[in-house]
Amino acid sequence: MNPTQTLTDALAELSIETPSWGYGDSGTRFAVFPQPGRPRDVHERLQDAAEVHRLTGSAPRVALHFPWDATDDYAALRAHAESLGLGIGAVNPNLFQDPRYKLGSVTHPDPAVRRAATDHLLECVEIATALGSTAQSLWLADGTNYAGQDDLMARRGRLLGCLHEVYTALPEEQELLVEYKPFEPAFYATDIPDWGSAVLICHELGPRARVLVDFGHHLHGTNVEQIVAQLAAVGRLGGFHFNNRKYADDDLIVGSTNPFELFLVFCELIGSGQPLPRLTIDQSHNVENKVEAMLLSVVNLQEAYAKALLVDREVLAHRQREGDVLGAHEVLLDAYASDVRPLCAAARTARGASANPLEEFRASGYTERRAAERQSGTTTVKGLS
Ligand code: PSV
Ligand code: MN
Repeated sequence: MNPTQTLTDALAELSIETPSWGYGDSGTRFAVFPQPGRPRDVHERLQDAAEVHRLTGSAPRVALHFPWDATDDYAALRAHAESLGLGIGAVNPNLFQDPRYKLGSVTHPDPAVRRAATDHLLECVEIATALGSTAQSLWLADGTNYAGQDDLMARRGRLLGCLHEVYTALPEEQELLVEYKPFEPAFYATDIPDWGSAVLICHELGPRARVLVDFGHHLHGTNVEQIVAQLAAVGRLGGFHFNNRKYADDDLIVGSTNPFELFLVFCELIGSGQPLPRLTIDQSHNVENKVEAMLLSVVNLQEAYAKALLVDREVLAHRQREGDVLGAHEVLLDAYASDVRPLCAAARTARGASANPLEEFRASGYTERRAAERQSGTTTVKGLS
């Protein structure tokens, strides 16, 4: 934060995308627990997202997932989002649920399957254009379970062939975000396993291809904030998927397990001197109220960002130059230990949002009202295999 900026101004720069798939029913490999009032289609998912933005003031865009959010009138969908004060965030193609993708999508040995996958990606480019979205966010479930199952180098070549076609079709205002993940659902070799592989792919595609970092997509012990620093330094940090985990890709509420790591990521984002990249929540709430979970996530992000803004960068730089190891560390600890809750509450109120989003949401009876309205129909189910 520069000296003339107030926390309210600084928080205005924090713009979070919430995921449409985080509002619908989701579950584990074992069960889905449908929630009363859960949205049944993309329009209702937008309603819930608008409530999160209204109460927090920091969630003005919604990332969509296709075909889960498919509709036959994208102009109407865009108009509905705008009428709710929302914009459409990144478009996420789905290359993992069609039975044809059992052995891969853009890496599949059969050219017909690769064609279908590429056509879906191209369709998503058109959808994004119609919705005014500026990014395709690509996560592949592609990989192999056994050594020798397929040729790893050939798979990389096929992947690049398909992505070149998609990259060429991207209108100027759209970028391609490439997400990596070391394992799951594949358990021997994932086709984009880490940030190095992702950045190499981006280099081959062009400057509008950048890497997307997801908290849950690392092996234990990985220094995620350092990856953020490396990618930001070379201009290839496309964005962040926020969630938290204890074991694998748990998709829990951001800041719930490791809030210090979240703070350190914001320290690197601010320290890069660049505008904040695209920041998206990528979570799946199975047992908790979904809108409440999203509200708490946004509040946790605001507080982590506010704490990172409080880091005294001049003193930090001085202590680093002096080789004052623990003195420098303490600068971070001081900022992290600050209670920013009153500041964030005041900043939200100043922006017309709520001092206490969760409390206000619970008292509003929103869930009960929606439960009465949304009684029948199907909904997206993520995570049940
Ligand atoms: C699956 O691991 C995942 O969580 C990826 O992180 C994607 O970004 C997201 O789902 C939406 O497909
Ligand atoms: Mn993700």
